[in-house]
Amino acid sequence: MTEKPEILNALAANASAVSDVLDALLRECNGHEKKLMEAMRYASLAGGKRVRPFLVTASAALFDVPPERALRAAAAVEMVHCYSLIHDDLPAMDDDDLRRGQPTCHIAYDEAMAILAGDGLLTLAFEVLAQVATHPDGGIRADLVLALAKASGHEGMVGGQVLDIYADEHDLDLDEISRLQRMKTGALITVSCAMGAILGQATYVERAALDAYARDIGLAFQIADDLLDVEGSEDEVGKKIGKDEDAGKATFVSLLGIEAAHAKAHALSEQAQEHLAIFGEKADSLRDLAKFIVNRRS
Ligand code: GRG
Repeated sequence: MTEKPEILNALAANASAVSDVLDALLRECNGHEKKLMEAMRYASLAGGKRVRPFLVTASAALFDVPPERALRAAAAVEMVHCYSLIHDDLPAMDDDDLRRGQPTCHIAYDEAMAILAGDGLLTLAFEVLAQVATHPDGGIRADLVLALAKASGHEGMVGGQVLDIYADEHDLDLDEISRLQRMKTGALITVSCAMGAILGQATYVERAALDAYARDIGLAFQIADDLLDVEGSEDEVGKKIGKDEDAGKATFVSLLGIEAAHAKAHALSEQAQEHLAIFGEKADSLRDLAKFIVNRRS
């Protein structure tokens, strides 16, 4: 039997720790609203690579942040990510019926419950960050809330989603696609590293190095996603593939071609790893993640 690469074991261990925290935070309830929590748990407890939580905990580990604090911030980012997936899959957006290899939230429940489950996860994320268990210092908690709010909202992921909808009807060039993806996918990846740095009270230089790393892997992640949409299979990826091509939508692959897209993703991954030089060996897991992101099959 071939041995699993270390990064896969590290991702799985972290995913399991984050799932335990999510499980504890998403408390089941028995009132007439109990279906809401069921839908929130359905969309966030099964599957997912948990890349963003890994970035939070691996960045926080650079500064020896206690794991229980990092895991709460990691769970908050994952809640925002899961909310975005639920809403992205709705008929009004991408209209998908498969996510993480299972029926999407609005198929398993209904549209109203899926919208509300997304809303519930989004708001709970900020509640978790604002609680004292995340960090005893109120200033640090406020910085976490501010960073995640900015990354998730109109200047970040939500704004990027609007550009994505705009791209359905307009031809965007490479710079415009890069900006769209930096907002839609990159902002949450960047803030995941930033939250580790905030918890760890990183210096300006350390923060800048992590930011540069995250910007590069964020773009590499999206290019890999575009490549999987063309080269992957539904079984591997756990969602419908080939949608961008079918819709005639501009992506890194349609604009660059498959070979150049692979080359750009790998170049970004290498550049990202170079930004981590100041952390020495302590950043090895972040380096491994940068490699994983461009080689992943799901
Ligand atoms: C609806 C507000 C709102 C935002 C939606 C992030 C997003 C914006 C939509 C997701 C659609 C999509 C396929 C984006 C491409 C990159 C991406 C975020 C993929 C999914 O993330 P992974 O691969 O998924 O980390 P897992 O399931 O592993 O967590």
